[in-house]
Amino acid sequence: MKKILTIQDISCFGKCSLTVALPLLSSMGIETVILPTAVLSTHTLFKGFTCKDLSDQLKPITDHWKQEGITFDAVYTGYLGTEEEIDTVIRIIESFRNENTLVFVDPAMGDNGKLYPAFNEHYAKKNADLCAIADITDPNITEGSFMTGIPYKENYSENYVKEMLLALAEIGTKTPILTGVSLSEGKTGAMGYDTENKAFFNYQNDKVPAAYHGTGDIFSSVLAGAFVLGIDRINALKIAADYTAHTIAETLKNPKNPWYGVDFEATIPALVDSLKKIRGVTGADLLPPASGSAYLQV
Ligand code: PXL
Repeated sequence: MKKILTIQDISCFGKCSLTVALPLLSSMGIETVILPTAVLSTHTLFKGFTCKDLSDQLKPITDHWKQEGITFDAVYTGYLGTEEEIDTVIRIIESFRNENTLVFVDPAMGDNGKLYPAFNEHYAKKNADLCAIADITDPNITEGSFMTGIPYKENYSENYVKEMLLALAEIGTKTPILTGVSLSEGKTGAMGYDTENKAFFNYQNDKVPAAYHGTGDIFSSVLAGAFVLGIDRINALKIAADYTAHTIAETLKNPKNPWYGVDFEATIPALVDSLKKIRGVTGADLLPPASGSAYLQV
């Protein structure tokens, strides 16, 4: 079974960061080790949230793992707290990394042209240092704009997206992927750039007309999981984008329509099904032997 370490906060209520990454990655058949950077009562879009910073725990926890000889196939980082914490996370990645470790960075810090309440422009630039050591990063256009200095645009051309991807590659990421990219009316998806082959790649699906908090974390968790499982980049984008769109559509059917997050729990069986189909088609890695068992072996 593949083993991933994910480093982000726990927002106890609110369906984001670790409370979505852990169940999604586990359901994809990946052993998921968590390193919580802070415990918040809710995510930061609620008023009056509490926050207990756990930065001073990161080194003792990871030192213990080192003593135990624990290793990871991948490290996936999400929402972090401070510039110092980013430095600590960079050191942790460097100490656990070998030539086969996949480093996936979601520089979660903003949306719709603005940074989240806890962050400023210095923090955004610091996140670029973390992206510099990543194999894959998946900022949205807001985050890409804050890291590259390219002004944020709501309406843009394909060339604008390509220019931002090249600027992100310049920062150092091997494969930057911009999320929430709409290349035509009624469509949305993601576009990436593979620096090794100097090739752009892109996946678009139908836009579901609603925006929910935490969907970026859902997309990133599934995308990171798909890459860890060895699924090729187009199918990895497809599985993450389709699952996110399907989950938003299902949430819209909920008469209580929770504003603070999506009903991803209801769509996990669909994720597991699409994963089985894609792995069947691509032959990606490790399908279980045809023993008649329903166990998903990784
Ligand atoms: O979904 C990103 C996220 C994660 N964690 C916390 C947040 C947010 C977005 O606002 O506040 C604490």
